[in-house]
Amino acid sequence: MDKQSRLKIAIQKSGRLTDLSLDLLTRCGLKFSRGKDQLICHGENMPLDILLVRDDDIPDLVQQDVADLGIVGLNVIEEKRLSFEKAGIQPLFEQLMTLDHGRCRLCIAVPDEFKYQGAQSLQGKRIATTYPNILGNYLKQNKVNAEIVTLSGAVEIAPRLGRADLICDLVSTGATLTANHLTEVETILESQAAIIRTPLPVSDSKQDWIHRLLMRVDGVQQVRESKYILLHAPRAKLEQIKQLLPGSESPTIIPLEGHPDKVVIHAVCRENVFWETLESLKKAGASSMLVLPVEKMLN
Ligand code: PRT
Ligand code: ZN
Repeated sequence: MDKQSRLKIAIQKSGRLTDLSLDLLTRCGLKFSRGKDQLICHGENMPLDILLVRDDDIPDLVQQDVADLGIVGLNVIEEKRLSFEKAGIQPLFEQLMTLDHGRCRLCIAVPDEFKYQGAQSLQGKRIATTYPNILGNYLKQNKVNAEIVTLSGAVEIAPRLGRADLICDLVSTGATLTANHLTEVETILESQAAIIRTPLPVSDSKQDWIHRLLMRVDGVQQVRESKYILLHAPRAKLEQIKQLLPGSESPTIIPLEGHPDKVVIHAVCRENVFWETLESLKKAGASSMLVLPVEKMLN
């Protein structure tokens, strides 16, 4: 297969999204070998190559048609989209699918002693951030005039250094804010990782692989929490037991040979099945319960 027809997906080289993105591609069936400091990994069993880059460069690589797809946080996508818009450039990347990893939120956080009483408290203040466009938009929407101090990192120490009055930064557990005596007061963007692609048409073979990859990603995400459950149930209690199965739409009901009053239920539960659920099922009359992990799912 010629080089042009291989799909290229850009992911973060080294950071919070790296292992999660590589794990996702592996679960989608991709085999590749990864050497140290390698910038490109060639898929061995699919016409798909992985480009390992800084996360901030991913939308640009898709924009420039160097990569067909990218896995990157919504925070980076939104910041780039706004900066392109500001420069009068049409963004050539669009979000295809959100992923269930990389969750965080972009927040306004103030020093513990700061008396925050809504967005107007930001008036005239200096706010340190690595997201000047998203923050700028937020301030504009709230009719606040404030100075945006754009930093490339270590935003949380800016107030202590006297470089800013407060910050706008990503938060996941909140531990970094607490350690720096800062309090979260507003969430301005909820983020998680997402797959992006160019809106421009690609070759049929690439389009076909994009479609297949997305179906597999969807399958991988669905099975993460899913369990396959098998149990025996008294016919008379069928409705009550069906209600107790977490996140299962249409279980398969099969007669149990030699027991006219009982049935076998097979169900895929879209949520984890906890001991408490099994105990409730048992109380309702279920027996011989088996809970199995789901390996793959394709709808
Ligand atoms: O080198 P490169 O530019 O590729 O990496 P990076 O340093 O810019 O990014 P990285 O690896 O820190 O994060 C990559 C992506 O992970 C981000 O763009 C987000 O989409 C997502 N993500 C999820 C996070 C966090 N959670 C997160 N907590 N990104 C950063 N943080 C930082 C935050 O900036 C703060 O410094 O973690 C600290 C706060 O964490 P808590 O848990 O103490 O609240
Ligand atoms: Zn980055």
